[in-house]
Amino acid sequence: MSGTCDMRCVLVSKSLDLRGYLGPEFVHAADRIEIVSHPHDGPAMDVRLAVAWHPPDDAFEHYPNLQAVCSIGAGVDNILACPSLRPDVDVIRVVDPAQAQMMSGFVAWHVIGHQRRFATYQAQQREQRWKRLGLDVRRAQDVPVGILGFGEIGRRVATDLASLGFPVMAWSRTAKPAPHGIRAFDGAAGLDAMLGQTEILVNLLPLTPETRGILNRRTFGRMYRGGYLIQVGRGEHLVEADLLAALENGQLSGAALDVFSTEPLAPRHPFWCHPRILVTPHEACEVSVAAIGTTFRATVEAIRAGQRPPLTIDRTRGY
Ligand code: NDP
Ligand code: OXD
Repeated sequence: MSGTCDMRCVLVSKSLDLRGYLGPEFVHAADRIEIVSHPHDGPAMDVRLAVAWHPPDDAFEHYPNLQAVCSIGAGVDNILACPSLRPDVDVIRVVDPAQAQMMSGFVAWHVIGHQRRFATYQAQQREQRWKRLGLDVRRAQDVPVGILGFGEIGRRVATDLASLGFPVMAWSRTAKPAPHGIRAFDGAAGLDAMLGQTEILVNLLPLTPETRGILNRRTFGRMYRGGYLIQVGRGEHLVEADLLAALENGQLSGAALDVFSTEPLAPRHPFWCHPRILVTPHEACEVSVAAIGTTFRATVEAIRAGQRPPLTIDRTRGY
């Protein structure tokens, strides 16, 4: 390690060139930190910090003095799933209000698309057919939206949809006070109560053992018939066969899917060509490199001061 540096940070990803992604500004702005890429040939003892996204299974075995791993996104499931991550290592997420705003726009587009039946107009245009939908055009206030997850992003999505006039409900693990115009639900009974009043379901949960597979036949069956799914959490939340069945039997009228259990989505996957599924490539929103940098600097400062980094997630909860 060079004389002016007191810490080494390793960049670890099997899916992304993190050095290129974060850019020279991030690397050079790291005050008194040497940034190296995994696999790292030099002495591994000085590596106390990692920035990671989908790390290889054995990645963290190489760094016995690792104290903290920073995600480059809001979700940390890909880091927690790494078998070589020791239980005592802190995992740090990013909170980026601009990311939440971007997600909110993405969700609103799909919500309004379902409410205003944009798919019907697109089909009519292909046939050069001028047909007004008349009384079939519904007001926002008649289309209730249920949001799974009432955290940093879910709260922003809920508030913005409420301001557009939709009746908004949001579900969390622990009871939450809800801002004006939003109804809050929690726990298993709260989920059933919310689903029973939901036409559009937005998934904004973290992936944990409790939430894996939550978008399933039972969940869809409790929603209004002809409902719509906006899936922007993680692919493993969804039981794919149950979605296809719900679309087939009319329980759901459509779905917007941004995340998949295997990414990129496999060629010839039935979702690609399904007439009522809209696929986007995990791009509902992005954390900015500036926000990653802010979190990183706060993490370094905390480690230097012998404190817990501010955005450390709770490893027992999994988010
Ligand atoms: P937060 O951690 O801020 O919020 C998570 C919310 O989910 C909280 O309200 C939490 O409840 C709730 N929750 C967690 N577990 C349960 C459970 N078992 N039952 C009920 N509620 C539960 O996360 P963010 O809002 O920042 O992000 C949410 C997720 O969105 C990310 O983890 C990621 O999976 C996904 N995401 C997807 C992106 C994309 O591009 N598609 C981009 C960014 C994020 P409580 O409030 O009680 O803790
Ligand atoms: C995130 C994501 O977790 O982009 O931030 O999925």
